[in-house]
Amino acid sequence: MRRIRWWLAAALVLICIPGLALGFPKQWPAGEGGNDHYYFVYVGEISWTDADDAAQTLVWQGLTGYLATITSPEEQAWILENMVTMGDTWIGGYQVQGAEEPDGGWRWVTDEAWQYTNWADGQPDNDAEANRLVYMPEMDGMWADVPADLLMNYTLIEFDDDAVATEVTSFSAVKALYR
Ligand SMILES: [Ca+2]
Ligand SMILES: [Ca+2]
Repeated sequence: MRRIRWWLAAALVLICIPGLALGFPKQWPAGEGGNDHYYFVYVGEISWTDADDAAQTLVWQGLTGYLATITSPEEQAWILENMVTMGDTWIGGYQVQGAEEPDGGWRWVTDEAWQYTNWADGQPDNDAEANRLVYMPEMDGMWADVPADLLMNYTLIEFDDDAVATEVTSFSAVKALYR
């Protein structure tokens, strides 16, 4: 019954959202070297700030959403192989205001340690005060810093049980959240 409800909710999402939700959140199983977190691509023009706000209100399988954090080469590789995006994709990295440029003060929205990085050549360049993070699928997932108010067509959301939701809504509410 629960499964049927999710299918219905997902069908509504697919029909109603302005962009296209590419299927269901997919798990990176611990049995395959993963973290058991789920990942989901939202397709539709959105700024980093709006995407960040909305992601935190999403829940999947009881797990809380947030802009994805890519904290290892393994996580980056799994995402590239399993999450289809065709342009710059928002993830949950940001640079605190006033940090030393070009690469000081970067953090994850979850406060996970900022250790693994995957900057493309010449990045971060702080062009036009860029202080939010995208990965570029056409460049093997390498990263660039871009301004928070740019509109990207792809957002990667991660779900796990360590995050704290500021507000909890059902996953089917994604339509309203990402409008
Ligand atoms: Ca992560
Ligand atoms: Ca840049």
